[in-house]
Amino acid sequence: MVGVPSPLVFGVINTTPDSFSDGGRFPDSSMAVAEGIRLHSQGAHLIDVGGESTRPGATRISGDEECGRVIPVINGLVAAGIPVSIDTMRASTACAAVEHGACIVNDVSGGLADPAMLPAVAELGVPIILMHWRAHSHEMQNWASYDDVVAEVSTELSARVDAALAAGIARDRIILDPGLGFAKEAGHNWALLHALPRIIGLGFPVLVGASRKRFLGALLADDAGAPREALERDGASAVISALAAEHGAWAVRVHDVPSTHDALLVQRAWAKGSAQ
Ligand code: PMM
Repeated sequence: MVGVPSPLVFGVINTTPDSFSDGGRFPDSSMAVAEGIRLHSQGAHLIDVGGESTRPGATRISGDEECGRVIPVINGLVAAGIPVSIDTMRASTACAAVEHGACIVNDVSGGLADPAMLPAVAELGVPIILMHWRAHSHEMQNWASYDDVVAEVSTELSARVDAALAAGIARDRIILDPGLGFAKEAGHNWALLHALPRIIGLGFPVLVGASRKRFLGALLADDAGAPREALERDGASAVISALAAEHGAWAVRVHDVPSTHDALLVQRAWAKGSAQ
């Protein structure tokens, strides 16, 4: 993955009725396609399309329902010439999405939820994002217990790398993600962000997905302790994107592209000592 802009910006399109910050926004696929085209025009390099909510407590849907949600959106975006990643834990959905033009598989379970996923991706020959994950959403917060979160996430990600390689996925098609908010309390997320260079030190490109997550709502809570609303976390999300870029992230996954774009321009100009 040489020669790509750094970091890449993945714009999020959730075609779900219940995702935490943008669920239910797109009652039909043409609206989701229009939003993806808008995010791309604002500077997103890829659009990450998901059809199954992973918010804490979410229950699962069927593969058919997931495909019914994402495939029309992927078709519309691919027809518009926009690169798409498919956010799924199911091999069948990943295969259908790639058949319809998706170019990256984003598996928040790192291949753990569906034993068919890693062999399928090896066969498809596309890159895969392996996120750190411990359990499905309805129970993941029961697993948010660590002695040393950075060491344990690193070890568990390395195990997913080994599984991906053993399944036949090429080393240069593996991307890692610390999985902020997935079986993590706020303190775990901050420890992982602080240690981003150690995660990058595992030797793979790293995607950071912090956008609008609950730990930002908690950080930005008002004086009475009420968390900041999800839609009002974009300033903090943009700062995370800039800091992630500064520390070597390969990509950021965000809901609000304009604020991310501006933050990354500032970071680049600062890093170079020049706006050119
Ligand atoms: N977070 C969500 C969904 N998919 N994929 C990756 N690779 N990394 C993430 O952190 C991630 C993800 C949940 O957030 P959303 O509901 O806003 O999509």
